[in-house]
Amino acid sequence: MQENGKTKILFAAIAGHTNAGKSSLLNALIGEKIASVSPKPQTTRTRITGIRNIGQTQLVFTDTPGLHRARTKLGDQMLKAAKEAVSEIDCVIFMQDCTKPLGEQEQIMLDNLTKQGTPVIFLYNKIDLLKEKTALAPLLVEAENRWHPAAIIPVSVTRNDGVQAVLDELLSRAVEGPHYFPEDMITDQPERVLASEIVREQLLYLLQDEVPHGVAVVTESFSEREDKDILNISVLIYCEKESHKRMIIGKNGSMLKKVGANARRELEKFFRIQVNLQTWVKVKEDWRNRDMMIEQFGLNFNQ
Ligand SMILES: Nc1nc2c(ncn2[C@@H]2O[C@H](COP(=O)(O)OP(=O)(O)OP(=O)(O)O)[C@@H](O)[C@H]2O)c(=O)[nH]1
Ligand SMILES: [Mg+2]
Repeated sequence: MQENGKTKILFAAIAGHTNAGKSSLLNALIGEKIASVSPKPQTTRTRITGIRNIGQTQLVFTDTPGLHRARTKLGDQMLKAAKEAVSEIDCVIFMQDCTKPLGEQEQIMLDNLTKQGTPVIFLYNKIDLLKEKTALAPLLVEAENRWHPAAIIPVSVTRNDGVQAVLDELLSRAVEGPHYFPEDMITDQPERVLASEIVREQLLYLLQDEVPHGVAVVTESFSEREDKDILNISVLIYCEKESHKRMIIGKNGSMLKKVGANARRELEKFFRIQVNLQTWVKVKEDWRNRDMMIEQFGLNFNQ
């Protein structure tokens, strides 16, 4: 924080359909990978705060679980977290995959935000996938006419195209006020949670569709060895069926080995220290419909 002049702050929630690229955007805005990203829908399960300080301005972002049709209690919780996150902020970064039509839930959310007068920065993401850039024009007109967003910005987060324009727009909206977080803090996620999320992300990448949504990962122990610069991390992977457990472990343990090796590489990149990772797999049937279990896994957002 600079000493002369006044500090500024902005709280923004990132909302939109599942798989639109919200967590990818959060990571790009922060400049560090703090949120899990995967090609599978419903990757983000909790609200994640990311913080970026630029000059005298602190930008505080909340990544949310994507809007989707909830079929389990966990799904209900995820939707609740997404909806609550957009209720007490300065602006909403609404993200839409430009190759997909706007869903009903997203339209309702946009209608409500417009009614409340919440400024919306409307991002059309994944423009790299468009063969004809002219296909964007009618989308921009539709968004403009229906919701009059504060800004509409086409982006490709994976190509880092337009991300700076989003940052500039946010900086211009920051208001005078104290910084809420210490200058060196980039996320509210505890290290243990970051570690288990990195393992879950690899499971989402490597496993077949039916398994990932039934997987929860909990860090059992997280400690740095004093004699050497090594981080010891032990995680428990919970799944819903014996057959899923077999898939997670793989033939002769090959899948779990791969998950562990990839996750260890990511963990070392993030924590910038050598990591010794241990993984265990357990079955907890139907945990996604059991309140107690959801709470144990830290996935209850009611408190
Ligand atoms: N082609 C392309 N893919 C992208 C872009 N941005 C994100 N993706 C991909 O889209 C997928 C979903 O990205 P996420 O960031 O996990 O999406 P999300 O909106 O956070 O999804 P949930 O957490 O499930 O709601 C990943 O495979 C990303 O790599 C982009 O600009 N272009
Ligand atoms: Mg996400």
